[in-house]
Amino acid sequence: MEHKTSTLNGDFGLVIEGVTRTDLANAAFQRDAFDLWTRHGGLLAVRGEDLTETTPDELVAWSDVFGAVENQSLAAREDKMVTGYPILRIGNTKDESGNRTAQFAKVPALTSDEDIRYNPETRRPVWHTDSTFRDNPPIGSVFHCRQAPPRGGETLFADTRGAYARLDDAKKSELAGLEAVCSLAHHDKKINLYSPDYPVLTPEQRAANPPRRVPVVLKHPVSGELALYGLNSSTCAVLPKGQAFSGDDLDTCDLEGVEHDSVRIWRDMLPYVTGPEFTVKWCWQPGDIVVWDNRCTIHAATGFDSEKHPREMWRLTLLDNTQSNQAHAAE
Ligand SMILES: O=C(O)CCC(=O)C(=O)O
Ligand SMILES: [Fe+2]
Repeated sequence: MEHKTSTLNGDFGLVIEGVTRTDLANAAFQRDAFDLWTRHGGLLAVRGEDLTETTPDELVAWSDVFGAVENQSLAAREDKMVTGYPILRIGNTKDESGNRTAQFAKVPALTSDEDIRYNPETRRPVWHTDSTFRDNPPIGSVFHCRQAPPRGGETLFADTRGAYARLDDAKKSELAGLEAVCSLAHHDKKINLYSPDYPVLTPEQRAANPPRRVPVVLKHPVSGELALYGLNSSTCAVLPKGQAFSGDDLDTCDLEGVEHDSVRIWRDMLPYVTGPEFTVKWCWQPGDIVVWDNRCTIHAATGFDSEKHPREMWRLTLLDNTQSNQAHAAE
């Protein structure tokens, strides 16, 4: 079948339609897809009726085109993995005994497209880059839809490369000297504040997972383009490169889950970055496979009527395939 290709918002994001499982395994198709992914800001979707039958092996092979599939055993989440594969189920599905078979987080549904833009008062949607607190943060993810609700449950993407490019020179140079301090302890404490069952790190775990620093302006290793980077719930401070962040400041952030005032420089940009000029709302159909690049996009989940409808997504994590596929700290 002929493929139909359409961009999603300006040059950001691309969907290829009429894709089959045979295409996914075709070397020329894979090369083109990688190239299109890079040229369209790190957001590529493939869609096709045949893709509802995609097997775990086929999905892993397709994911390998874009990065090294993370193979770490996620022991704590084994009941939420596709058995024998590095594929995490995300959604609201349960087994016959009512146990969750997918990782579920309830978030508000969009009431209109106005809700896509980050609202500083509600701090929603929770726009983020995945896992920047890790040693070698994942470069991206592959997300495959198995079951979709009739409405809601869309995934939102924003083009942090396009947003950076349109900043004025003064802002660009101010940001170039900054790095984000990302802490797992801070991340977990923040969640614990509104969800008290969520465990916080023990002192030993905290020592084993020190904060990591990532640049606020990241140069993409393949495209060479610059993009805004490093904001998520683990971001506890944004500081001049190399400036220390420790002692009482770090303790307050980690133990009390309070963001340092300096994070505002990034958060204040979020309504701009997540405005209509730079965003895509991806409405899932079963079979869809989307690959996103954490180095030049941010994303956010949206809610749906989870009492009435199933949503089941399969998620793989991509590591830099120029580095070894080593074990990482827990997410
Ligand atoms: O469920 C979604 O739409 C997105 C979830 C997400 O943020 C992720 O898998 O990293
Ligand atoms: Fe995410």
